[in-house]
Amino acid sequence: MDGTTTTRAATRPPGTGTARPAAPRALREGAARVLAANWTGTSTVPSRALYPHQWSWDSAFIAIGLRHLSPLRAQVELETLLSAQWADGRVPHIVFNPAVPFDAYFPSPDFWRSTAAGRAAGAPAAVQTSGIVQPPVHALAAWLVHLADPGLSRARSFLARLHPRLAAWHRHLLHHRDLGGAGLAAVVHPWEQGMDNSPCWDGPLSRVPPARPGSFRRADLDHGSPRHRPTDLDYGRYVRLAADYRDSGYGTSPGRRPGFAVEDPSFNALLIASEHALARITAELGVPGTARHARAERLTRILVERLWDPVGGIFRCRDLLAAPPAGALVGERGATGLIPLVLPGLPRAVAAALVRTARGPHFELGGRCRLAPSHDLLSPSFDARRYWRGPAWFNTNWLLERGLRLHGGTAHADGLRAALLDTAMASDFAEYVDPYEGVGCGARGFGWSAALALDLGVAAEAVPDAYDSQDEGARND
Ligand code: 9WN
Repeated sequence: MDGTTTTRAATRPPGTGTARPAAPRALREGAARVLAANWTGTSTVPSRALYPHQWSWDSAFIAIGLRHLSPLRAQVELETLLSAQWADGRVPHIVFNPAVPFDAYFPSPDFWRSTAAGRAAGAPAAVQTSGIVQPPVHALAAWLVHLADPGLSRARSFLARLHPRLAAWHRHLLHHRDLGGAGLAAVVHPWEQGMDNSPCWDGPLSRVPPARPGSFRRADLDHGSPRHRPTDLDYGRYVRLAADYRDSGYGTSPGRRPGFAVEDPSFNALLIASEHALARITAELGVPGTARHARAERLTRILVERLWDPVGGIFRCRDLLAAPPAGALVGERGATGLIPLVLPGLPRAVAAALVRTARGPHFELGGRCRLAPSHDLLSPSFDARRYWRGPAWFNTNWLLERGLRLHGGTAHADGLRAALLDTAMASDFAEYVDPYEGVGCGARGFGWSAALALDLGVAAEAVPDAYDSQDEGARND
């Protein structure tokens, strides 16, 4: 299921997409097959060959789809991840499966050494993890999983058990990661933001001396084409940053500055969306007055003040180390800058400008691109096939679909939903696709591609009012 051979997806000429989804039954069966093949018994791997462990934001997206097949498995997915939470509140980006050999994925547990290097930060003793984080989609996922079967959720005290962990996770980001002092969370590694190889990181990464070639062995090239994966130079920089962070006790050594510190629009938008979800969760549990919606609205205002570029009509990344203390906005336009469209509290003019940008010449969504590319089509750094430097990904497009449904009108959202379903099926749930041609790249049978297509397929089948009102809390609060 994991080949790297390319297959041409059945694409239609631009603008002729139909709002009718791909065959719902085939979609359901295909997605169920992928999610069963990737299930380990307690969680779901993104891909058996390329990513054979549990990844943090993958698990959140996977749970969102899995809830339609098995609400119980979706709950267990999130519980497994959160049981590896560190005492300081961080949710690690990888939870390692001890049954998988070290050479199957790099960096492996012997690189991260979480139980030793992470001791001061409270890394768990019973499980090996990485020490960095990924975007906080988890409270949103937990809320949507709860909605799939509230009876089961209540019977298992699902939200009651997860709530303190989710609250500690958000506290960790808002307190330990406010490196710019303005209230937003910063990432200290491109892997934390999740769009690892985005040209948005080229500037901030250029200051990082790469690890010595030959001092590590990449496992990703055993499964993925070098033309589609990050370069060796980028990998050398990822390794150097991660090793330095580990050697700082994962941020616990006083006075040691990170080599990379970026305020990212998507990471913070997902934190805010999850704050809204946490507000729904606390209300469901009857936990008194934590004023989370108000905090989410305040964070939305800060996001706009800090990262919105009214001339470009897009949110930018802020490179905090470019010119301390406030840093500088990064010139590259990434799909990250469109993701705040998921936020209900966005000023109307900002939301309208984002929709225009998504559909305009830089991303051509609904025009030459049926799915939004991960990077600006007009940038010299754009590459249609290389990892996060242009290909379209299913998780970012699932988020944009939500944003369009909220702010961009039903027709645009329906068009994107239909394109996502067609492309997911035709590419055998590829990890990512060429944004112009829909050609699948990277792994096949990729976890979140299957899960999120299933989620949208179920939504497309549902009576619109029923689906919208069920999901309304997470979308419109
Ligand atoms: C590093 C698992 C992860 C995703 C990331 C994606 C990729 C890892 C890698 O795979 O990153 O975390 O080895 O390249 O960029 O978004 O979570 O699917």
